[in-house]
Amino acid sequence: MSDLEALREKYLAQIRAAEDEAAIEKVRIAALGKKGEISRRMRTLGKMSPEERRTVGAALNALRDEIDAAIRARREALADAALAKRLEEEWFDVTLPARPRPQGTVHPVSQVTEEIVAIFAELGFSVAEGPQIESDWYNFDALNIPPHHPARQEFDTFYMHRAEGDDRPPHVLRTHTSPVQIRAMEAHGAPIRIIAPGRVYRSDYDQTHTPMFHQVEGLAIDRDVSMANLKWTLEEFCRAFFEVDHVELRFRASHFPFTEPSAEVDIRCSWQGRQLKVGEGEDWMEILGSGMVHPAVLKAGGIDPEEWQGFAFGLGIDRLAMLKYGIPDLRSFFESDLRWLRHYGFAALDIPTLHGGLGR
Ligand code: 2U9
Repeated sequence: MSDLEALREKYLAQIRAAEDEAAIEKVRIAALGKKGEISRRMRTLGKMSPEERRTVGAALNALRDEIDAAIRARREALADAALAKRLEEEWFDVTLPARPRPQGTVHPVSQVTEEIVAIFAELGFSVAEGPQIESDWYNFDALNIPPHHPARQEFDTFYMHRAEGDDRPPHVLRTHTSPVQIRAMEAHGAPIRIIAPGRVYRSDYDQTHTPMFHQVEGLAIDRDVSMANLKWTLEEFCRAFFEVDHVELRFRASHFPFTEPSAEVDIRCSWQGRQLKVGEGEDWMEILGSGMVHPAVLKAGGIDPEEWQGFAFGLGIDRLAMLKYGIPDLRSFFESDLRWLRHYGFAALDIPTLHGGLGR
């Protein structure tokens, strides 16, 4: 085997054996690089006779071109193999069925709660929460309802069990979310602006009452707060909640132990069959209760009534959901009937915002 033939065999074998780009590059430098074996041979041509130079020069040129072509071909083959491997690994079956739509829906009570939270957040109210099992002090005494006050009977309270011989007053299932506001007053003091949404319990069951239902109460305490602020806040709330430009509210004098003065609030409306229209018409419908926080209640929450005043209000979320979304029977809310939930429920990703439209 001639000398050049041996070189050829050596480099072609190395090229065939190269498994990646780095190995190929190593072969290229060894053979064709500036200090490579072929290049070095080229530089010896000058010392040869013209005759010899012609034959050896032609043979060296041919060998250089052959090795160069073999390197390019091997590079291409390696790239093709790498691509084929990726395609093999990264395939997916485009004939698979699409992901099924989520089966669950958002309960109207959750939807309306989120709507209310979004509206009051815009007005600067934050959300406060508290326990559903309360001491009778937080549920009653602190709210200006002492032990033998007739209002205690009106609440149809569920009492928790006490051990035989334990004479302390029993805990209760909270009959309203008001204890949450007492706890918030104790924890944060004044000024304060909160709403307290949540479950409440009363022993009552008919077409318009369930033993568990949902309330939102609001509380705003500052140095200079009046019924005028209360009225504006409730009007803004109603406009946003019922998604109308104009609402008219009517305040009727009322009485609650925890507010003085107290007012029940009616909204101007009309009915078209079961569908409610708010802001126009000849009817009035009661939608919430409200008033200025009683000084005794401020004191119970650790706030000085000589320095601070506040307004408060309360409304039933379930009833508001029935009114806004035309749902006829309150009891159906808590029966977990899948057909009902699919009909009255909301899409899971439709989170209510004021700018995006609250409902659907
Ligand atoms: C504190 C001080 C005052 C909350 C209030 C009402 C009036 C009211 C009802 C509406 C429908 C209950 O769900 S409902 O039956 N609520 O009429 N709630 S003022 O007053 C408070 C609360 C907490 C510390």
